[in-house]
Amino acid sequence: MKKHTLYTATALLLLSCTATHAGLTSFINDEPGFATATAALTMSSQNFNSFTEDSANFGNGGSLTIGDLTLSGTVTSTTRNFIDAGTINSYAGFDFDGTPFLPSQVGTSDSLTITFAGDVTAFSADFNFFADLRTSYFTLNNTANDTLDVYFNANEINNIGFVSDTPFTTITITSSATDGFSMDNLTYQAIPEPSSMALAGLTCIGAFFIRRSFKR
Ligand SMILES: [Ca+2]
Ligand SMILES: [Ca+2]
Ligand SMILES: [Ca+2]
Repeated sequence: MKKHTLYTATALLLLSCTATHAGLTSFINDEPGFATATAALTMSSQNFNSFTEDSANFGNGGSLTIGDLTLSGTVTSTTRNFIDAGTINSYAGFDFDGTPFLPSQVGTSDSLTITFAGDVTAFSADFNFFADLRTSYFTLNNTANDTLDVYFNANEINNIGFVSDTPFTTITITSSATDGFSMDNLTYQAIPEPSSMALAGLTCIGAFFIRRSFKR
C-alpha cells in the first residue's frame, strides 16, 4: 500500500518535469471540454453585439474598454483593430454570424492584447482566419510565462480555449508573420465587480458604527 503511494508520487513528479507547459491546458475546437474544465468557475462573456456603430480604431497605441475587458493593439502596418458593427462591411469572410466582431491584424512586431480587470484562469473565443498561413501565439502574462502556439491548415472558424493553473490578467496575441484574423464570442472567468467589493466594505463600516453606537 505504501509502495503504491510512492510510485504514484514518483510518476507525478516525472510528469510535471517533462511537460513544457504543465499548468496550461488548451482546448482547440473542444467547447464541451472547455465547459467541463470551467464548470466550477463563474464565467463572463462578450460578443460585442451591444455595438451599433463601428468603434474607433485602436490599432496603434489606442485601447477600447468593454465592461471588464480592455483591448489594445500595436499595429504598425495597418489600422485593423476595431469592433466592426452597424453595417458589417470589412474583410469579407472574416465575419462570424452577421453580428459585431473584432477584425485584427498583427505583423511580426505587432500584437493584440486583452487586459482583464482582475485575475482570470480561463479564456476562450471564436477565431476566423487565425493562424491559417503561419503560427500565431497566445502569451499569458502569468508567472509561468505560458505560451500557446496555434496553427490551422484551413481558413475556418476555430474555437480556442485554455485554462491555466496560474492566474493571468493579460493575453497577448502575436504572430510569426503578418496575420489577419477576427475574434468574437469571448468567454472568460468572471471578475468580481468592484461595486460588490465596495458594498462588502460599506457593510463592514456599517457594522463597525452599529457596534460603536451599541457600546454607547
Ligand atoms: Ca458578435
Ligand atoms: Ca462596419
Ligand atoms: Ca490569418
